[in-house]
Amino acid sequence: MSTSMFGEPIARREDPRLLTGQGRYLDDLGRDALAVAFVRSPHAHARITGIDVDAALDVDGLVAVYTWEDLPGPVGEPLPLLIPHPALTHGRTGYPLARDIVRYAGEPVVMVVARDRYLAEDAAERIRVEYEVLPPVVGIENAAAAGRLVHDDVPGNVGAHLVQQTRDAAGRDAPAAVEAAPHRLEFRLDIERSAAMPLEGRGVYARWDADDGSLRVYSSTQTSTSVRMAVAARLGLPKTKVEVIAPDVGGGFGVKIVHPWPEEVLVPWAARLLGREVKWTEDRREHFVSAAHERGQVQFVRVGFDDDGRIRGLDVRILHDHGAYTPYGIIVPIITSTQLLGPYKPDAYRVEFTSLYTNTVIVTPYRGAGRPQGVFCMERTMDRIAAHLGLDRADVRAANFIAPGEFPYDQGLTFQDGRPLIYDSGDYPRMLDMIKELVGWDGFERERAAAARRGRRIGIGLGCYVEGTGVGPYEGGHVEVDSGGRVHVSTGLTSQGQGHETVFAQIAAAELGVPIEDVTVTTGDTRRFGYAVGTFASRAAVLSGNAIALACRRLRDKALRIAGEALEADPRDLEITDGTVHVRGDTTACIPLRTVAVLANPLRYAFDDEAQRATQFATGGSPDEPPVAEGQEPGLEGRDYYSPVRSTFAAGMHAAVVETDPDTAEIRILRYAVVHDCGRLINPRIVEGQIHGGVAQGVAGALYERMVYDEAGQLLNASFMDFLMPYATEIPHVATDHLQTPSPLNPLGIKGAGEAGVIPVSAVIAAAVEDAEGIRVDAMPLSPDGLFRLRRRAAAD
Ligand code: MCN
Repeated sequence: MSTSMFGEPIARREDPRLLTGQGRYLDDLGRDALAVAFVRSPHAHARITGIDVDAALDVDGLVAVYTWEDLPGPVGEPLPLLIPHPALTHGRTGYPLARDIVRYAGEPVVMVVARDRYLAEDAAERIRVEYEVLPPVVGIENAAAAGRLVHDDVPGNVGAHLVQQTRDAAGRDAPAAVEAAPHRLEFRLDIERSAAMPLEGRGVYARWDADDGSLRVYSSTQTSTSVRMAVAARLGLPKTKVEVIAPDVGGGFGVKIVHPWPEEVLVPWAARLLGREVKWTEDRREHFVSAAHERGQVQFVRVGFDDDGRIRGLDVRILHDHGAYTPYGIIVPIITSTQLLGPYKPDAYRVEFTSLYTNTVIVTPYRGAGRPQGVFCMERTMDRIAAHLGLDRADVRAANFIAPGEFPYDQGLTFQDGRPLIYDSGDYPRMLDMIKELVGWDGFERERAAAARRGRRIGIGLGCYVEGTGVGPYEGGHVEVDSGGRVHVSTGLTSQGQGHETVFAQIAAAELGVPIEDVTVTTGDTRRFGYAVGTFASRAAVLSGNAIALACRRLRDKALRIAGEALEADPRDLEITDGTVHVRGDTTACIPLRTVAVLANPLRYAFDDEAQRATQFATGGSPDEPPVAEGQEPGLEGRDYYSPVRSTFAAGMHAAVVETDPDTAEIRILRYAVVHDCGRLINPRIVEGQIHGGVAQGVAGALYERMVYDEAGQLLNASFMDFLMPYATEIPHVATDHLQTPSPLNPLGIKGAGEAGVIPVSAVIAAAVEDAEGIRVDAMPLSPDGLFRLRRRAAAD
C-alpha cells in the first residue's frame, strides 16, 4: 500500500462545511412536517388508571393522539432486547408507549401529532393521565435491599448476575489467593450516574410515499441499518421499502445506539398512517429524562499482594444500576468486569456483578462503556497498594504489567460475545516511560516542594487502561471509480463527528494511488450501503477502515487487469500513482483510471478526453464471446467486508497534575498528559482530536457531571442550568504522544481510538487529588463539597 495519505495529519475535510453552518442536522430537515410531542410520565413508578384526551381534541391544528391501545400488532410490542446473554435471566424492555405501568419519570405515555410543535405541546398539556402512584426503587443499594420491585416478576430487582474468575498457579481462586498474600486491603468505591449529553439530542423524521409504498426515515442515529430493520419489521414492510439515512449527527457518544428508540418506531408508523411527513425532535429536558444514562456502580474490592506490590489475588464485587429496562442487555457491566484488569496480570481474579433494576432512566453504553468504572477500581487499587507499602505508584504498576513478550495474552475471561479476552499487542513498560517523561513524574517532588513554599497544594496522578476495540461481527465497504475519475467510497456505519469523511478517504487514496481530492465518502445511508452494524465501541476505523481497504484492493486488481489488456502489459508490472495506471518505472506507458472505468463498462458514456463518444455500445473483442465475460461484472467497483476474529486491544496511560485550594477545595487541573496506542495511525490529528474530546468528557465525569435523583425518582438537575457540563475554560491543555504497536489481527494493523480519552480520567484525577491532599478518594465525581467532606473524614479518622 502506498503510504502517501495513510498516517498523514491532514485537516478534517468535513470541518469547513460543519464549522460554517452548512451541516444538515435532523431538525434542519422536514420543516413543513407535522410535529410530535410526547406526554411523559411525571412519576417514577405508577399504574396508569385512565387517559383522557378529550380536552386536547379542541386544539386547532391537532392531527392525532395515540396511546398504547392505538398501536397495532408489532408496533405496540415491547422493544427488542438487543444483546441477550445467558446471565441476563430477567431481561426486560419497555413498550413504545407505556402500557398499564410506568417505570421511570420520563417514560412516553401518549403521542400527540399536530401542525407544529407549539400546538403539539399545547395539546399534550391538556391530556389528563390518571396514575396510581407505586413505591419507587431509587439508588443501587436500595434496589438490592428494597423489598419493592420495579418489575413484579423480577425477584430482588436482579436482572443479571455473573461471576468470572481465574486461578493462580497453585489452583487457588481469588478469595483464597487474597487470604494467602502477605498484605491485604479491602475498600468500597462509589461511582455516580452520568450521561452522554450530545449537543444535538435524538430526533426522527419520516416521509411516506404512498405511490411507491415506501418510507424514507431520517434519524439522528449511530445505527441506520438497524433502525431500518426494526422499522421494516414493526411496520410489516419489506426492507427494500424502507430507507434510513443519518444526516449530520451532532454527537452520539453511545446514547444513539439503541435501536430502535420508541420514537424511531412511532414516528414512521404515524407518517404512514397519516400519509404525511412527521417529525420529532427531542428537547433537552426530554433528553435528560428519557434518553439513556450510564456509569452508576458500587464496587467492593479485596486485594492481596506481595511486598513489591505484585497482586496475588483480586476479588471485586460490583452492583450495577441498570435503570428501568435492559434493551442493551448487560454489555456495560460485562465490559467493566472483563476490562477492569487493564494492562495488569493478577495471579487470580474473581469478579461478580449484580445488575439491578431501579425506577430511573435506562442505562446503556456511554463513551467508554463501563471501562471508566473498571479503570477507577483497578487504578484506585494500585494507588492503595503503593500507599500501603510506601512504594512509588508507577513502580507498583510496572510490577504488575503484562510484558511485551507475552502477547498474545489471554486474560482467561470471556467477553459478551462468548469470545476469549486475548490482548493482541502492546508495550506497557515503554508506555509508562513515555507518560512519566511527558508529565514530568520523576521531577515532581521538587515541583511539589516549590509549590508548598508558596503555600500551594499540588499533586500528581497516573492511570493506565486497555480497551477492547473493533468488535464484530462485520462492516463493509464499497468503492467505485466513475468515468470522470472520481472515487466514491461508501460504508454503512454512521458518523457523529469522528472525521470518517477524512479517514476513509485517506485509506482509499492510499490504497488506490489517487489524489484525496478525487475521493468522496458516504456513511450511514442505507440507499448506498445496506449491510452494517453501526458506530460504537471504537470500531469504525478497524471494521469499516479494513473493509474499505479490502474493497479498494479488489477494485485495484480489476483496474490493473483492464489496464493490462489496454497497455498490453502484465498487470503485475503495473502500479497506480496520482490516478494513472502505468508500467512500473515507465510513466509514458499509462492510462488514467477514469479511462479504465470507461473500459470497464461495455455501455459507454464517457466524458473522458480519449473516449468522447457519448453513449454507445462497445464493439471489438471476439465475436464468440459475450461483451461481459463470465465471472466479470461491468463497472470499476469493489465491495468487501471485514469481520474480525476478536477485538483488538488499544491501550493508554494518562497523568495529571492538579492543584487543590486549601480554603475553597476547588480542584484545578494544571497539566494533563496522554500517551496512547491505537496501532497504526490513519490520521494522528484526528486521533488527537478524539482524545482531547474524550479527556474533556472524562474531566466532566471526574469533577462535574452527575445525575441527582431524589427519593421519589425525580431527576433534580434535568437542565443545563443544573447539570454541570464544563466549558472549554475548565478543560486543560492535553499533551499527547503516540506509541504504535500494530495489531496483528487486521490488514491495516489498526486499533480503535474513539473512546480512549474518557476512560481513565476519573482515576487519574482522583489519584492526583489524593496525592495533593494526603487523603483517600473513593467516589467519582469529586466536587469541592465532596472534597470538603473527605477532608473532614480524614481529620476525624
Ligand atoms: N482513527 C485513526 N487511526 C486509528 C484509529 C482511529 O485515525 N488507528 C480515527 C478513525 O478513523 C476515526 C476516529 O479516529 O476517525 C475514531 O475512530 P474509532 O476508534 O474507530 O471510533 P469510531 O469511529 O467507531 O467512533 C466511535 C467512538 C465512540 S464508541 C464514541 S462513544 C464516540 C467517539 O467515537 N462518540 C463521538 N468519538 C466521538 N466523537 C464525536 N465528535 N462525536 C461522538 O458522538
